Amino acid sequence: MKRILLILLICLLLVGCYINDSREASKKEAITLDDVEQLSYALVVKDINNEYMHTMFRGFKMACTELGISALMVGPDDSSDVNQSQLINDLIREKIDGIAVAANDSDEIKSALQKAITSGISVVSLDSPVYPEDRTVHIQQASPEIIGRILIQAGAEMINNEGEIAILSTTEETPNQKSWVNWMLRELDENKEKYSNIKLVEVAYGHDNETVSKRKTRELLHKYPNLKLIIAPTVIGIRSAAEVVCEEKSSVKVTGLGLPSEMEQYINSGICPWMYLWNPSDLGYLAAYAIYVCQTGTFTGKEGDIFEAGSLGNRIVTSSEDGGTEIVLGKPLMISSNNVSMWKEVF
Ligand code: RAM
Repeated sequence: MKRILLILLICLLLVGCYINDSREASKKEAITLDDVEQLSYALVVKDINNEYMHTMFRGFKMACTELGISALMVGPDDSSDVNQSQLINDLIREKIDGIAVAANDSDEIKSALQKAITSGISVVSLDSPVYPEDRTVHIQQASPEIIGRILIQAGAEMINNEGEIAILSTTEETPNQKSWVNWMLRELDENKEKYSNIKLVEVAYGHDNETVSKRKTRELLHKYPNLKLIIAPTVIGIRSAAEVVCEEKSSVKVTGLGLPSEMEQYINSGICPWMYLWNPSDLGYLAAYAIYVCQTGTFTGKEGDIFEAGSLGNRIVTSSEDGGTEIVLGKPLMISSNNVSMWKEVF
């Protein structure tokens, strides 16, 4: 039902209509912009077909509810060619007060975000950063360096430090995956001795799309018969890879960043010995509070700024690897057969 509503939202946005979370659009009723009293904060996600994005929105909406603010989620979906720029321009027209965006392509949305900022809209990024000049601050799940390095270290351990490995990412331009893949390559490059028996045969791209990710996984298994491991820093990619490995009864191991609620069976079967993630809901929650303090307090997103983020307590702004500033949620959680049944109830 939620997905139907969100796809309906995209269609309504395209025809200039709108739904926020406090109203249900009945199929016969078209809500126009004039009907909605207060459009406040919007979460612009990478795509609405991804459970991770819905989990981020859960936290975003929870924080907005605590703050007495209405919230909505918009994002591209596979069945339409609406992109994040168009959605941000729609939100500007609708005089939204705040935007939190997880970028697919920081170049594509640059001008729309600049227009939003010029219009007085508070903009933060989360999960996948936009350029520093296009945001007040980035809400960072964990250090990209730690994520990249730990995925290689864990993967090497899973295959006893020898064999062919492949990476299944999303796209070459997606900011968060691009950073994580770069750190994976640096971990391999800066530790040649340690990984002398490991060969990275390919970085493939599944576009955070299940069909493409499954196809890419099958291609990798066919092209590299001695492949021992696939590392997928994407919840769609890791699940798709694990599903194909299971279907093909392959001995290849899979790890990366995954939702416990989607990966439990693959962790318990050993296809994915363990993986990492964080609570996407906390990212969304933090982002909503960051927008709020941008609007209501003296928060400027400068290094050293501190703000109170509801149940997540005081948070401090630090410098980010892209030359801007960020608020780091924490460290990546290791998710294995010891704790996946607990974490799957959370995200
Ligand atoms: C996918 C998206 C998201 C990323 C997770 C790990 O859901 O690419 O941006 O943070 O995977």
